[in-house]
Amino acid sequence: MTVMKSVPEAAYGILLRNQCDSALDEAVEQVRNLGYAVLNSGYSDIELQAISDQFDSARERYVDAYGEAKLRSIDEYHSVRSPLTHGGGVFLNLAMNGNLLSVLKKLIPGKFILNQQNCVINPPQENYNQGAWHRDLPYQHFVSTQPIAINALFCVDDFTSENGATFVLPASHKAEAFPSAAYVRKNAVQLEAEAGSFLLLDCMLFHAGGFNRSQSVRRAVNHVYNIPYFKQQINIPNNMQGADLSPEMKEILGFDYMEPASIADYLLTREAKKY
Ligand SMILES: O=C(O)CCC(=O)C(=O)O
Repeated sequence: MTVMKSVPEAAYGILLRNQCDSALDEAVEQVRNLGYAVLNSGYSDIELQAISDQFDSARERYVDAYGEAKLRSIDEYHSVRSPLTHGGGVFLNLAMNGNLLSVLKKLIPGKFILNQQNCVINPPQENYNQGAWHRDLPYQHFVSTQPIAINALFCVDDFTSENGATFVLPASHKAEAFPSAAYVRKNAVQLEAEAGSFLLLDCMLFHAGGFNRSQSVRRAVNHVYNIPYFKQQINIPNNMQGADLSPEMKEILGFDYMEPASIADYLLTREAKKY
């Protein structure tokens, strides 16, 4: 039986209140406050099927190219790195999803770039590299007043408690330390979501993939976007030279923020900014 909560609507003593006019605004407010939200990507069933198919073929080619034994030996067998640079058009399209970019523009002050995109495979009945608590800016313990990096984890499959949906620790992006084991046990929330959703996480939110108790893989594509002061996991512009990209895509992919190789190159960038 579902118990309906009747949440009071009235309030008093309020001088300041957030305004939300859309589902996107609601996601923004929740990421700011709790560190996570679920966002609908807006893709059709046909588009979701194409993503699912290209995910599988990209993974097959990747494992052929780098070798299962090698990937397993370095704990990389459950990831496909940087699929937008080699995996097919759906991956670039995912990184440029309209709903996602609208939310990112509201969440991250100023400019942002894509730091990384990875296929994430949560294998059935097996531990994997994302199944331990972490931040997506790992080894960092500061808190910031504004999000400086956001993870958008795209659910290729439905995320359920059975197949290892992601766990989060609400509001943990606002505290420096990783909480005690008792606190984690009591406060962890598992985010069930339909295929086609993005799980939006402030990158400083502690989270972990759940254990997949089903008989099938649970597939996702993660994206980290950050202010353009952090180096990319893999240099995306160098791996996408010659691709047909709009100026906005180039900016988001980091083409405008590559570090100059020399003083002369740096001075050229200053020259370009004059006009
Ligand atoms: O696979 C998951 O549920 C979590 C993925 C994750 O931790 C990450 O993308 O950083």
